[in-house]
Amino acid sequence: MPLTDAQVAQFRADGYLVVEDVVPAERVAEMRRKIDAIASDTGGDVAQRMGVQLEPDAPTDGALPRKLNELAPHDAAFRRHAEAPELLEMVGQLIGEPLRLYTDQAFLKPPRQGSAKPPHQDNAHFGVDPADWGITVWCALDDATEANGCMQYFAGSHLQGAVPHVWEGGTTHLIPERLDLPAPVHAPVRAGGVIFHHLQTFHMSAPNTSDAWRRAYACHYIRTDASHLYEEPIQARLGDDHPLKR
Ligand SMILES: O=C(O)CCC(=O)C(=O)O
Repeated sequence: MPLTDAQVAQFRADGYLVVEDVVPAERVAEMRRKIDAIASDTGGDVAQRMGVQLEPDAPTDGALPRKLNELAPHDAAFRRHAEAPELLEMVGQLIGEPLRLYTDQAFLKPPRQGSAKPPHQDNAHFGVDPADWGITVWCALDDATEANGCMQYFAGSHLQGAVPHVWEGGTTHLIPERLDLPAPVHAPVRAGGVIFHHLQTFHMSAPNTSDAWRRAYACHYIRTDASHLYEEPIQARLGDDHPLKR
């Protein structure tokens, strides 16, 4: 179902939009199963191909993944999600068309070990120009709650434009040189719900203090006429028959 005019207006004002019940339960369960298989063998070929990053403070006897990259080129379950017509229709309403998948990532917060993600703007990593022509679509694979580290958004922060970011020493995080914003808003969402966010909306997430996993799969789309930092967008590595290549 397409987004309503009110939802589009809310996205434009707040820089993010929570939409429940977008992704069918079977597709969510399939992606969760795949992630579990990869997570159970972080040293294995698949996890390595997906550039697995581990929780920095996990016990040494059990490596816990916090992030996987570029799942769609390697696995049909994630491609099915990334290409789902109902999702692409909503993305088109928010950033226009034609679209390509720029990159994708799984953000994992293992029970009690999942670490925080500091506030940042995605476009500090992505370099999409204009920033309005890109978007992140964050899909909850588990119910995301305050306890397990749901997303938090600085509403309206996309309107202030790009803020310079620097690497946070000893981590893989880019953090802003300054952050002068009112407190963020928690954005809980049930499994199968998605959150759309603008590439310049500041967002973060807290550690997982619960006994439950918080798994999410984020697809980052851009318009094909946007300029971008990565020389080879993900679609260049997908087959010619891939719907996002047309
Ligand atoms: O899932 C998280 O906790 C962080 C996700 C994030 O930073 C993003 O989707 O851009």
